[in-house]
Amino acid sequence: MNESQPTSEAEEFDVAVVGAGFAGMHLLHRLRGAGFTTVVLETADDVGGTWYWNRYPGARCDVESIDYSFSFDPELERAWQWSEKYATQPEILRYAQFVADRLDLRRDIRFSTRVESAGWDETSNRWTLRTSTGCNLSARFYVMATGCLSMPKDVDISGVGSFTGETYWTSRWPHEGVNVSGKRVAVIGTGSSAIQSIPHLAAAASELTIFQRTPNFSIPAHNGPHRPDKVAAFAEDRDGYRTAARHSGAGVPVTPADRGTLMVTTEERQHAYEAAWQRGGIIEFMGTFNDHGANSLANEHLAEFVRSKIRSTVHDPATAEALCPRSFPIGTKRLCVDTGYYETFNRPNVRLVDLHAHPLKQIGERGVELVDETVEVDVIVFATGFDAMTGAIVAVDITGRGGVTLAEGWSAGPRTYLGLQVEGFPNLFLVTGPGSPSVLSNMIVSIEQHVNWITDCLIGLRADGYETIEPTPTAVDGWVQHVNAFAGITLFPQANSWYMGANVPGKPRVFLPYVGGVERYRVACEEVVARDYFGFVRTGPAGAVHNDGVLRAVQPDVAIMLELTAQMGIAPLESMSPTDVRALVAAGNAMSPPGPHVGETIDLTVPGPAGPLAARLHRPPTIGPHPILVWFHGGGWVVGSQTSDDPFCRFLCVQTNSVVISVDYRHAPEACFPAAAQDAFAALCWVAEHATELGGALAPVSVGGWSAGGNLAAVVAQQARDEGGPAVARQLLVCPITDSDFSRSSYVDIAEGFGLTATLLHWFWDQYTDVEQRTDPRVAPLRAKTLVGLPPAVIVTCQFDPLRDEGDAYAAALMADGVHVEHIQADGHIHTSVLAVDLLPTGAPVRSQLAEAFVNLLDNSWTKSR
Ligand code: NA7
Repeated sequence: MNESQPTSEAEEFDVAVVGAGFAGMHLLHRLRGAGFTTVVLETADDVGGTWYWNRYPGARCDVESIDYSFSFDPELERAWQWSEKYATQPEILRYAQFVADRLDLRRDIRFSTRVESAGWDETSNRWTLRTSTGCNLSARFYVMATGCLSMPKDVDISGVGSFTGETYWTSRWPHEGVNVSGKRVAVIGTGSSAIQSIPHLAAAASELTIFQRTPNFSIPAHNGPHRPDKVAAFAEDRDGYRTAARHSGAGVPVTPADRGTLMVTTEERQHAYEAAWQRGGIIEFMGTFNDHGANSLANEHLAEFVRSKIRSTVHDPATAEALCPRSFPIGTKRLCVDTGYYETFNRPNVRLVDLHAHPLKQIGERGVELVDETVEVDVIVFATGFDAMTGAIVAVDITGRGGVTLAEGWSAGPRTYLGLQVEGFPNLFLVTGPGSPSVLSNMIVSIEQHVNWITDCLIGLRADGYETIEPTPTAVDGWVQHVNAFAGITLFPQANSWYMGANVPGKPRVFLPYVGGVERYRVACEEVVARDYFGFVRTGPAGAVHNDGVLRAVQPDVAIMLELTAQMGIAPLESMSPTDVRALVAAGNAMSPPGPHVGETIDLTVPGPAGPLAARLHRPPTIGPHPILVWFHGGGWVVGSQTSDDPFCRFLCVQTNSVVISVDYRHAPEACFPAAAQDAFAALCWVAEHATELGGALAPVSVGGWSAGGNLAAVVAQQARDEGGPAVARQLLVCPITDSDFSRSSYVDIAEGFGLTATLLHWFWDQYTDVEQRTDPRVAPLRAKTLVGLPPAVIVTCQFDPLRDEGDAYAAALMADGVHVEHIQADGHIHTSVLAVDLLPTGAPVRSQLAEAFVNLLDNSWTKSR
């Protein structure tokens, strides 16, 4: 390190980049090409980043070399040949050096230079950097290209300093290598670094003791020559291959599985797992079926397959059992890729110490002290991991607007927009920052995407005369929420992983990368640009442009469902005949999960004005009598039946401990207004009259329904009030149709793209009513003269439902007329979300909330009034 004193004159650059790993190198190349004066600052004395530091024996990338290569320059690609499928660290480092030489990068990289602080100067709109060499630098833009796994985790084991032998960290392995031959060696940790180095250390050491806190899942690398099919695909169409990688889920071109684990027989499953095990590759192995990441049962099948492999490889059954991971779903901690790891435990000089059975007390003078034993060793290797994704960023003292440091801003977890920028830190960019796919993808693909986005952004700012760019708090909040919501529909949060920040004591437990995938993320980044830097504020001499908003407000599982539905290419329902629409909807319903078990289900008929109405009764498993809910299904008065909302009715039955009777009604266009309302009222009257025989006696019956069924429930509640009976205890209106005013903003803004369209709603109205009938409160209950005296209601409206505003309006009108209303506004949801039981995990909290609110209505109003 250069100890020279700081100079007062700051050197000026357009861009200062921290880190000369693959991200910093590519960025330098592109920024230079775009004419920006750029300096790269790097602690090490050469390029390579992660691959400069992680030199432990056996270190390799767990992504195949063909994929883990730059794609931005075909000439560069042709000039380099990887020697094997998974390149070793020395070969990857040579590749980084080759790229640096070929692109003449070193002349703009200051090696052996650590950035100690960086501060935003609000007067000059520039960043001021101070380095370990005493330099002051000034740059308009400041980029942290510091890598995701570059800051070793602090040792959280006491007594390390007292050990008299040698200590090494896999993440900071000496350049000259370490000779362990004939020595007694301890390895602490069993993550990827340990799993790669252990076979090498075992071959050289006289004794090797592995201290394992949590066993990991590992699959064989089957390293060797490249896979011929990969080589052929790449050679045949390089551009196509790279394009497919960019538009894939994880940055490697693989065909996603189209089957769920539980859709096949046990034999087929075993066969598929075995084939994937023999083929290798993390992404392909985890993707043998399409649900390992989200379905616990499916995940457990895969986990058990790997455990069976461990048991059949490791001779000592107790050791094998100790090596079997059980405390987290497979894949929720980074799956390891090894060469001979499990086999190493069959060597006579290797011992596994399970730290759960024999807790580690401290490191002592002579070795590792457990509560019941001291294991004497000559060498201790710490393979204890990294302060991942945020550690290297907050290690630099970065101060943004108003003197706030990044460490303070991120004290409850990182807050970024797209993992690229941070509110309050103008002109600061992160490459593969938290909130981007980063470590859940092939890093090179994600690095290239970020480098291109950042460079293009700077070019755009320059062209348009802006000096600064930063995300708005709303955009950041929205993205953080989206990242968390996406993680929440996967199994990832169940593990104490470095993805969750859970490996570092005191670090907030927040899922750090973006799990939505490379392609979905790329689309989001491109959309931001296409919408004129949506979610950003840009400023320049001509003023500021605020383009505020939330980029991804739709719940992630809802978004996936909409994507899948769009891919099916179904013609608009309104272009079909009612008969065809009914058949299509019935076929879709038949494929839905059935909903929870109930105590009893009975099909019956209820007398209606024009003939019997089919009905289905669900009784809870508890001892009755129970409150009764009469349910009317959705389907625009045209489609559906007493069974079409079955999963939701079962849910209501169990969760509200009610007898739920779903009654069918006549449909349009065969039976138009007011047929459905008449049938619904007749059904209510009959159920009320027969409540005791039906097993309900606790309260007057309640009414409920979804969509057009919600409309009918509201209508019959009014009719019962007006005609003096029957008494109605409560209303449960889920996304109800309440009015025929099509000018409300949800009808316009959410007209299409979210499942139920405004056009389809018009078609439903046309089937059921003539235009002049539409102001009748028996189809537009919001138009009733008064809502005074109606039963208390739970009303659910969804943010992305064209019917949202009229549902909101009905809730407001009821409240204005003194009716007790629990109004649940489901953010990020669409018209069908709430009914999608066991299909949309993010709908579950909404369902729980509505069930609880519905039960409480009875407790609060009816029971009290008795
Ligand atoms: P990892 O995967 O974080 O592994 C670190 C290992 O060290 C893991 O087994 C930890 O157990 C263990 N560890 C950490 N602290 C302790 C203490 N105090 N006592 C005992 N054991 C401890 O880091 P790697 O370097 O192996 O791999 C990082 C990534 O690099 C990897 O995922 C690939 O993407 C490449 P724990 O699981 O916390 O119980």
